[in-house]
Amino acid sequence: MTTRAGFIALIGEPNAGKSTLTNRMVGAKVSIVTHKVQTTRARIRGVALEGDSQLIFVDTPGLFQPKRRLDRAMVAAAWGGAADADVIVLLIEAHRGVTEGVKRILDGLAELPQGRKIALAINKIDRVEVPTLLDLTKDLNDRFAFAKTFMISAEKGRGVDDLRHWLADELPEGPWLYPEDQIADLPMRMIAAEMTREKLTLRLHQELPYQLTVETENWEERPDGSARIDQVIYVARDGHKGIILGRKGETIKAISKASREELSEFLGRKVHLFLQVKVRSNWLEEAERYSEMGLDFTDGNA
Ligand SMILES: Nc1nc2c(ncn2[C@@H]2O[C@H](COP(=O)(O)OP(=O)(O)OP(=O)(O)O)[C@@H](O)[C@H]2O)c(=O)[nH]1
Ligand SMILES: [Mg+2]
Repeated sequence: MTTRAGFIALIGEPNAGKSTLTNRMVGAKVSIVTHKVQTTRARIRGVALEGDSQLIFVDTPGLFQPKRRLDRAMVAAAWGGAADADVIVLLIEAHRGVTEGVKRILDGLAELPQGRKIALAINKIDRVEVPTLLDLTKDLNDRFAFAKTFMISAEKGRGVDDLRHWLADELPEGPWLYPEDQIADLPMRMIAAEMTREKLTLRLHQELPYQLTVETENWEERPDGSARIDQVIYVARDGHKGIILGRKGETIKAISKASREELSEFLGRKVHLFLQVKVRSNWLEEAERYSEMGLDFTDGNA
């Protein structure tokens, strides 16, 4: 039996649906998803099997024009994921088409060393009519020599089987890189922190989700089979702490409940989750916060 294994980087503008597609391919939620841009901050690896191939999807932060240190570190992580991959899939939002951001990504792809295949996946096809899709396919293929074009809906699951089959055949021959039953390559404490960050992002408005980070500080296995998880939410301003706590602590209570329930389902056992909000005005400039997020601090140097 000839096995295949390799890395598939999913890249695209913020909100393109990269994490949704990663989860769809893996068949479990390994990467958090929200309706807000810049949800994913670091590379998240999710593993899927297709026939004799092991597909390692590398979900990446969205590509945009970075302004701040965190932006720069995120964008560098995304391009790094693309450069290291065996195959790259560029996700484009069908209803937004060829934006300025997409044009910049195409320029970036043209600068990568030749040799790896780059496919186009037009996502969110559930939001447009067929003629729009055909025009967009032509336009994008005129701009860049994609190895193949797929039309998908990561959310509804349309077209993703075709994409997975094609990817399985494109990967290099070789032994599988992860045990057969492994679905993610991310420490549990980080998955847990991401889940809480997702709930915060869903609940809080505007810039606030961007201005916070979540870290799992302690994880204790209890004799009764449950887990006690302590997490810290770092915010940059006093005012933000108040917003996260909410009136009589209602907001943080709701966030904690939502995160605890999802964690408990993911782990298949009871979870006791304790959240603490800490004001740390300079956290966006602290190297340790970046390594906890899975980012390279020096990538953020201007
Ligand atoms: N209608 C529709 N919505 C989708 C589809 N795929 C993803 N979405 C939605 O698009 C939003 C963004 O999805 P994500 O998977 O978080 O996007 P992302 O590319 O990972 O975003 P960043 O991590 O911020 O770069 C979410 O609200 C998804 O539910 C799709 O096929 N159709
Ligand atoms: Mg994402």
